[in-house]
Amino acid sequence: MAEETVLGHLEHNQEIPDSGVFSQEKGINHDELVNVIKSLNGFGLVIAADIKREKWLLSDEAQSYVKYGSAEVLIFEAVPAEGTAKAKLQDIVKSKLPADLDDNTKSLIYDKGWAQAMKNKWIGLADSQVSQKVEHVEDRVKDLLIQIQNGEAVGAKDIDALKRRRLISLQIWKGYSVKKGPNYAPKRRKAVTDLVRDHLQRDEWKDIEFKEYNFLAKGQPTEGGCLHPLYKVKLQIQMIFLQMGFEEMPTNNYVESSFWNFDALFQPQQHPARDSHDTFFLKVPSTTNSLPEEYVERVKTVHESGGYGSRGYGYDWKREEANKNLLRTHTTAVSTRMLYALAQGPFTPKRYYSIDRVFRNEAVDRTHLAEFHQIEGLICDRGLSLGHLRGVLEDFFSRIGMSKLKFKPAYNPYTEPSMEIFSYHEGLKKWVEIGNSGMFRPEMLRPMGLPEDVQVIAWGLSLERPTMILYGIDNIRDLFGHKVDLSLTKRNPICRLGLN
Ligand code: FB9
Repeated sequence: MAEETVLGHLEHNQEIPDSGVFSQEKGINHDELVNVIKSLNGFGLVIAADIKREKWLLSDEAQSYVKYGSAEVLIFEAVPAEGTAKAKLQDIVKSKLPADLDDNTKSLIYDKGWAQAMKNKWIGLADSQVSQKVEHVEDRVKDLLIQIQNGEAVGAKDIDALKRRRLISLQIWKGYSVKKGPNYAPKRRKAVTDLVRDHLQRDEWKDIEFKEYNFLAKGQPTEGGCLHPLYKVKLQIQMIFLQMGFEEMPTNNYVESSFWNFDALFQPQQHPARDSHDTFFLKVPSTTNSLPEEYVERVKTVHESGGYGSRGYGYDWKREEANKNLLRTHTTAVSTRMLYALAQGPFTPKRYYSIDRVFRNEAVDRTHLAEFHQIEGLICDRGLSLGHLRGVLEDFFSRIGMSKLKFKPAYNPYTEPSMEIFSYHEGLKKWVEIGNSGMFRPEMLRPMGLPEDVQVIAWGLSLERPTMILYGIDNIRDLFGHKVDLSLTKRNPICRLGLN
């Protein structure tokens, strides 16, 4: 209906100067008219130009001021010439306000009026007596609000004061002026998208109008699954390990016993990492129910009195401590199980890797959450040395695009010697700590039953750090966890490890 009205009006008139006035004249809802104008403009039947109008809207409170006078004047006038007790004033004012006003609004008007009248020094309060301080007052606020209501101009200073009292707010009105367009027609001929049998049968194909094909139209966005950046980097790292002849360790058990996570790694029971400040211990089931007893005895011995060239820690090793269940603090716990399993059969050299979640009761900050993904690689073979470790690290990290490495002596309870690994990152123009490594101690390997001439070189790093650097993510909470903006996950680019 609105479309015919617009096109019909333009048949006999140059333009529609103001869609707002036109909607009132024609009794058409302005929003509906605007949609029609936009569509006709889209098809070139008309040319529409924006027109904007600003007007001040009065708040409900302001409208009551126009009706009953401003609150401060109400208060002033409620104070009898001889003054009155403050306690009584509110009831006086409320009694002056129309009965249909609800009590809350009345209280609100009283509070606002009291504050403003005091501020205007129209009234005074002395030992709970209220008195008028001036003879007469003008209800300037009411007058100003009426002026504004009538669309009359009001001084900027007054406007600001009324805005600050939230009595008025600016309303932007948007409309259009409309002229005939290049494809103007008194009646829009329905453009068809496709030629169909009916057109042919009704022989109307000759003069029907076909809708332009919009070859730039975006197709229906396909909602599909998407790979999280962490998973993309994990896949790349997995490829590298497989290409280097490593096989994956089964890491599908977040819950581990203290025995495999700590004791088997020759980590002493009083080591700080073993208390609940660093480790999540389980309430239920709080203890493990199965450990290889003979092996446990050998671990107990090596902790208490050493062996295999070690003098051990010389403390009283407690089985109940080893039985405690926890959320694994490193995937090295899985390496322990795999190396023990390897020692139960005839020895064969092995290359193992793991990439999975580990949990540490650490303070959360820009780069640390209570859980992260650990990447670990190990080679178990005869006659391995630190040189082999450096070699495999050079090889591994070069495939991740980090060639210039530096090694710094470090300490881990389960490796000796141990080295922190650093790489010079061209993009960040600085040396970055990219991991930790070492040779597993005989106190760990020998009780398992591995032959004396077998060594195990191993290293570890996180998955989050490389992913944050590769994807330019500054805060780990933007990468992983409930605060992640899913659209970012949807839009992340492919992972180009090593291909800067
Ligand atoms: O990942 C780490 N850094 C890193 C790795 C790659 C990288 O790639 C960029 C594209 C260029 C950038 C940075 N780190 C290890 C070093 C630091 O971030 C460190 O502050 C934090 N570490 C974690 C532990 O935090 C408590 C990273 C995590 C880590 C540390 C050590 C191991 C595993 C993960 C280990 C081990 C290990 C040692 C010996 C034998 C077996 C396993």
